[in-house]
Amino acid sequence: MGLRLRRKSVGMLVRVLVAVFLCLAPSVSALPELEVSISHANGVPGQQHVSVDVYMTNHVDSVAAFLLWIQMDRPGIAVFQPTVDTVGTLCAGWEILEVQSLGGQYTDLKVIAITNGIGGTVDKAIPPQDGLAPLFRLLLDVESEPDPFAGPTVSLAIPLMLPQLFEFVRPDGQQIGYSTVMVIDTSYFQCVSWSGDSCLDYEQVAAWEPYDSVAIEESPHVIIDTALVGTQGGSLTVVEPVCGDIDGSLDGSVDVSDLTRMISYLMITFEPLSVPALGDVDSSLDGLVDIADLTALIAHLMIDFRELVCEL
Ligand SMILES: [Ca+2]
Ligand SMILES: [Ca+2]
Repeated sequence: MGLRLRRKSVGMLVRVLVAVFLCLAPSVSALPELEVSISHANGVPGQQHVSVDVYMTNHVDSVAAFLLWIQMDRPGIAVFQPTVDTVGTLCAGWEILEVQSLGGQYTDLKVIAITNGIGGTVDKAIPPQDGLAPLFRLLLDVESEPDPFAGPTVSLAIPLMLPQLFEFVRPDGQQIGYSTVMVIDTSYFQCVSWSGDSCLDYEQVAAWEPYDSVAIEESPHVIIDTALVGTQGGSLTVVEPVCGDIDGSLDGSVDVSDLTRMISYLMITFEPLSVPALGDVDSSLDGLVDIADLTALIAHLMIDFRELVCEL
């Protein structure tokens, strides 16, 4: 919209228009069209690569790109890794994936993901789905000595205040859950050089200063419609390490799920343990997780109930 200069009588009309704009309420919808949530995870001091799932439910539109900003509520407990894990997630195979910390300390993380690069065909967009699989996974490193005064839990929030930090886009490029309103900016001018009824030169003044003209500039302004978009944050809790608690839950108990995990690690999937030191339970303190540790774990759970000994 163009810039228009009008004489003083327009000033009241502008104020009325602005007042009407401010009273506009977001559109009302029964269910959000798009919801994003973060799960909860436990970690032990010094643990790296703690995985925290981020989920998205898109009830209506396919998603071909997104920008998401996630913020910790306090420092001193953990930091984000400068990457995210997309293996087996909804945006696996997307061509563009960028992360950065706006604060520079990686207690916040901005994630930008686009299914196809510029000029490419959008062929991996996420169709409407119920969020059963993660959108992607955050990776966090727990401080070796978490700040004892910060408490054991750090919240991971998705602020919705800033449209430029929360954006989900359809394959046609349209943003999901946004509303566009017209913002009217008003500037005030005082003529400093008259030639008859014509002003040769204006000087911009503050609204409370004398003025004889106003400039009205209308521009589209995008807002996040919280009736269409919902978010729910997650958290990471630092727990005391328990010898033998290797099933990934860090639930503080040693049971058959931990035994299953060790058998899987040693004989089936060979997927590394998230905290290997918790699996070195055979009292040898050899730094290895092997058949001796499996034997000790079986004995602890089923035979002589011996104590497990780790170097934590
Ligand atoms: Ca366990
Ligand atoms: Ca061992």
